[in-house]
Amino acid sequence: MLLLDQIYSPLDLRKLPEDQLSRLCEEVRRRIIDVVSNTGGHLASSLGVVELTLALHYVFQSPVDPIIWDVGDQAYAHKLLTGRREEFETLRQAGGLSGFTRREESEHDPFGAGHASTSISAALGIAEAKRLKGEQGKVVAVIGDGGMTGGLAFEALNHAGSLERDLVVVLNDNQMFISRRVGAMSGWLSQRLSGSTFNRLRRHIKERLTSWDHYGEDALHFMRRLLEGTKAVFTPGILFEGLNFQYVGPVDGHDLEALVSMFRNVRSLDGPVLVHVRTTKGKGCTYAEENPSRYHGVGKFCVETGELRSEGKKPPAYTQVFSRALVDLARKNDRIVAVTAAMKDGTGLRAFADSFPDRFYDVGIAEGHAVTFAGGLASQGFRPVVAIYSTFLQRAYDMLVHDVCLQNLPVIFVLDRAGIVGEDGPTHHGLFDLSYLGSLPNLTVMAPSDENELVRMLHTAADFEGPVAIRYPRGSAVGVKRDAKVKKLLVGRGRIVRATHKKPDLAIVTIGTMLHPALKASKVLAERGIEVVVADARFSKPLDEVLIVRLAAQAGRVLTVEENVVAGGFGQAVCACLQKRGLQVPVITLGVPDCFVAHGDPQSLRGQLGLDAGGIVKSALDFVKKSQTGERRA
Ligand SMILES: Cc1ncc(C[n+]2csc(CCOP(=O)(O)OP(=O)(O)O)c2C)c(N)n1
Repeated sequence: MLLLDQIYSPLDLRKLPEDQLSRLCEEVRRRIIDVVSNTGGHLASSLGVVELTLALHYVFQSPVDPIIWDVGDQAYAHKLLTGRREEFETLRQAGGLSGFTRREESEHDPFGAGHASTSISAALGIAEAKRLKGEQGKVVAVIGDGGMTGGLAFEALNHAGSLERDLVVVLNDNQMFISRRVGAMSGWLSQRLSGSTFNRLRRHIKERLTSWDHYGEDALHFMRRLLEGTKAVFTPGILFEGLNFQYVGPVDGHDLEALVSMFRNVRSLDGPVLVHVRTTKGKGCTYAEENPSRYHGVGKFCVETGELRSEGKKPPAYTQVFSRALVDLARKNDRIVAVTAAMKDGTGLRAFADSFPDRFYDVGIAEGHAVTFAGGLASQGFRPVVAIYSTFLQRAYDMLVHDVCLQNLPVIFVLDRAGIVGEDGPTHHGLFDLSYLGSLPNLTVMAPSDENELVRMLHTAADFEGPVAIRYPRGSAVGVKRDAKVKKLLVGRGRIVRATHKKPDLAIVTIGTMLHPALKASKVLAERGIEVVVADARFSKPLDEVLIVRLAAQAGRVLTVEENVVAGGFGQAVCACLQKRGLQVPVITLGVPDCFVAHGDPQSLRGQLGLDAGGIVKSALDFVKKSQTGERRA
């Protein structure tokens, strides 16, 4: 029987003799590869921390010693060892385990994650709560070298160094974010002497000290202390020791014996400790080790070869269309520069970076800085394109308000993954941006309904004197014919996509890609004798008020559709517009209700939310029927 199949909780792990741990590591690795090959998921990060996870659970006593994983996508081994082994095959599937840590899932996940750089703050809060409640136990935060580039992580280190609680921060240094790591701290972490080089040097000096016998025991003791004290200067430790952390490392994160004995020592230390562990992303799986970026987050793949399973021929993804269009635009306009926060590949900026290395900036996992940095560039006449996923721009809200919109600076925000993202779930769905952007003065907000519109919007934004946001969803575009010569749009003007010769019974106004299910729905409704006019608003801010008022007056009923929360979103802006114009027309706003949307297949999630053609037909039929009955009664 496999050792892994006997582990129901970390208690079972702690009962194993130490010499069986490496066998267990192999089994954990195998299980992760097998399951992720069927479900897709974050393979390389999780494989890199198998020994680290085992060693942590072997020495620390979760949940008394809580372990907080930054981002949470590397926590698959943690899930397998903390009572979720039997459900592991449901990873990222509807109703199954989340791909990240989640409080609802286990007492061993005391703090949920998905976004980076939160672990040290959360762990410090938990450590402080333990003190206030008089509870025992150490608190451990495990953070990658990527997560460590986020401002939040620095803020937490600064605070932790002054609070002096029993906090262990494990820096998982694999020299990779999703792509190759960036930033000055990377150089700091890798260029200093490695632990083993320093230890060799120290041994050498200690040997020499024996010839100092004639200076007496005190002098020798002093020299040895001095030598210990210099460790931080020669290793990356000086940075952390300056913040009042005891620095331990660098330690080989795949050497189980070394990890276990080091954590035993660390567990007995008081105050904040930083443990620097070096690991290899994708460890133990040739293709993931060779190409950790590709296997950071993967779809289904063949276990033997690592080849990704083909999804059939599809139109290019919105990300790809943006990627090419930006390069074309930047060839003609040398004021265009591009900024990413550690998502060069995900946001499609790699082609730009390769073509214009001098005009490309990867700032690390630092969305707030990315936005203000872009503001600075824009203030000097450049046209920065800041490409950030919708969900991650949330972190930079004040920068958006204070450093860009208030100063009316022409920064172009390109929000990929706006809408339902699917298997990554609630931490990654981009379902709030129309609301959080819609309330900002000076900002123009556009949402393309297809790839041709995306290119038009990008060109329109490049010439616009003010901040602009363009939001589009994850995945394949529609496959429409593209303009031979890109047509720019009139800012704040929507378009009618489906007209009707008769008086319409209903006007459906959509934003972004919701146009397509609405068009499908309109055909079904026509077959049921309901005449529908369909308009694509193109801009959720400023709204095409003239168009909306005209359609509302003609149809007497408006249904809005958006892949965003209803609260503060596009539909509510349409309601406000009609109210302002004194038009008493009933409006139904379709979108995401006041809840976080779980993980699962994107199309099924849309179906559950009533945001597919069937859902729109149903809402439209109910709406028309109810209001006709009301009209008859009146
Ligand atoms: C705020 C935020 N921005 C961007 C991301 C996307 N993201 C997920 S993992 C990752 C890289 C993390 O690197 P690191 O912390 O070194 O962990 P590793 O995967 O290398 O173990 C990024 C940028 C995120 N999760 N959160």
